[in-house]
Amino acid sequence: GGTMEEKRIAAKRAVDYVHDGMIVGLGTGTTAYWAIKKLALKVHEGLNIKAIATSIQSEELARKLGISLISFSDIDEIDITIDGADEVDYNFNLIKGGGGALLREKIVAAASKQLVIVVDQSKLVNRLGLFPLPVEIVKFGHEVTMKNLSKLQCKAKLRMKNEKVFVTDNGNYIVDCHFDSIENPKELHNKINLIPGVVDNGLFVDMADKVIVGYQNGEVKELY
Ligand code: DER
Repeated sequence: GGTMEEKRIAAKRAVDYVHDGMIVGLGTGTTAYWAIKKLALKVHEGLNIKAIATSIQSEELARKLGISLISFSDIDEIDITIDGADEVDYNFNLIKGGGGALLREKIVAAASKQLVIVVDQSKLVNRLGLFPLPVEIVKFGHEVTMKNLSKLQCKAKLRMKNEKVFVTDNGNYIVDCHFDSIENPKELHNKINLIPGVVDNGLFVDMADKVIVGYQNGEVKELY
């Protein structure tokens, strides 16, 4: 992964797109962390926003920093979501889910008018799939679900954390699927989501509206 500085400058640039009165989706992960920190700073300088978080972790961080939170019962559309990614290809398709938050991230991203992805340069790839694709599955029958996932030519591994099976904010499991490479993200996304027991997967196809990259030399580029 990239340096903290690369993440921080990308996140800082993304926050420039947040304006007074907006509903903001808060991403999850170490790059999104810097965006939440920068947003909190602007809130303390008078920026008036309400936020929806993509994980309990980001919710707690936002609350601690004094960002006011709302839920989907209060609104039905988000103006802008700022989130990270594990991989970005040249069609701006993403692999997300490294932090295990892909389900809420995809729900929030899909409800957002604008999805701004912030990454350090190490996330840019020619083709998706070097990073194992996270898939959220339900616990019941997970052994069969994993067998069906591996039939898609991947090595399916149940994600562990502290020697226990990792459980998401939604009470589900994550399977990390190691593909050789992903030729057609859209096709694979649809195939995976048809498997009984699969909740969603970390392929975000045709969802990013902007990709902001932080580079070692302090440069920030908006690829899109
Ligand atoms: O889990 C996620 O989807 C995160 O956004 C991840 O993709 C990026 O995390 P990072 O910013 O800590 O690398």
